[in-house]
Amino acid sequence: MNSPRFIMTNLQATPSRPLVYALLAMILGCFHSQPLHAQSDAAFESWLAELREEALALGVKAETVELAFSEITPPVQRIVNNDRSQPETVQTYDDYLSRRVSEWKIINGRERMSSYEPLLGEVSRAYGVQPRFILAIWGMETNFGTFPIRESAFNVLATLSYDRRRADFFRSQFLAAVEMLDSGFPAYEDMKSSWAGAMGQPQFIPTSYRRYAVDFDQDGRRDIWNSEADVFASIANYFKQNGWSDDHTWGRPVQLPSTEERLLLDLGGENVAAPGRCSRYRSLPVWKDLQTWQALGVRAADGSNLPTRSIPAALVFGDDGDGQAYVVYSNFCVLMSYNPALKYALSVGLLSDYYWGAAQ
Ligand SMILES: [Ca+2]
Repeated sequence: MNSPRFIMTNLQATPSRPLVYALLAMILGCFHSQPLHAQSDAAFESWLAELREEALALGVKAETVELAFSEITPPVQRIVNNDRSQPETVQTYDDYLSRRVSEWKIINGRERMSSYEPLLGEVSRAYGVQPRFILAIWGMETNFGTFPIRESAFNVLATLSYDRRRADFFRSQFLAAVEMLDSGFPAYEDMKSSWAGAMGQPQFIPTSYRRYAVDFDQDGRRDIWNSEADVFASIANYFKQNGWSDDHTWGRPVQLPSTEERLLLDLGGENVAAPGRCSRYRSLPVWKDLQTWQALGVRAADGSNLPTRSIPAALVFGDDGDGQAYVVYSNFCVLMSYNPALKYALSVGLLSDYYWGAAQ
């Protein structure tokens, strides 16, 4: 009825300019509101079709692709919002650390240190990772496997791939998830993830699953959803492959000589090269020998001298003015490879200290 031709004819027959403008505004408004929505859906559908082609081009079975794409909805704003307001960015150190290094997590971790002692010991010997760090990751990621993970991994990863912030990264994660499904394990129903696309009790993104997941109980499945043996070994293998060394710890809380001197600390003494993979983290720019920090006045949290070992160490500070500071070692960068936020790695390290000696 409102075909463009009818309207044009009508306009031509109408000499009044205000009326013409009013009608034009109506028409434009009409074209503007509804079709825009349809346009964005159409853009998503065409993007999705390309993604489907890419999955097929990888050699994934057609029925797997059908299944993987079966429940994908247009981008979910809630997922995008979560991605842009991660707690590591929006919470202070004090807030973040107190929520994660909680009494519940300390007590429950110690209990599990005791109940899983033989298995943790076995995994620890196989991979060279102290049990307390495996427990701390397990606690941080999913409250020791008790936190419900409910999102559809495919839907989450499609939304984050369509969003421009880290499109390439999440597109490769989406395709890796399709390949996981194609491999026959896990089942489609079990491919649930967090809002960030991480799966199972250790919260592995699909490429981490492909690279690091381990079938420690040797039942033929790398089951990071239901097998504690596979969960522990997969975390430990992740650490080992990223350069973990069990001859030292993550770091420790320290006292600084004085708040005023804090800015001068980086300038004193000799710097050393960032160890292992630490050079990739710009949030840890200055490394010195632990003994250099000692000479500059840095002390253990109780005021005693730092350990006498000579190893590379960097300083991490808490919130401005809260007086909290830490020295961290190369293992800290392995914790950061799990999640690159300083606050995250600190939480894992501090939590692991509470499990120290719990059953060892
Ligand atoms: Ca298994």
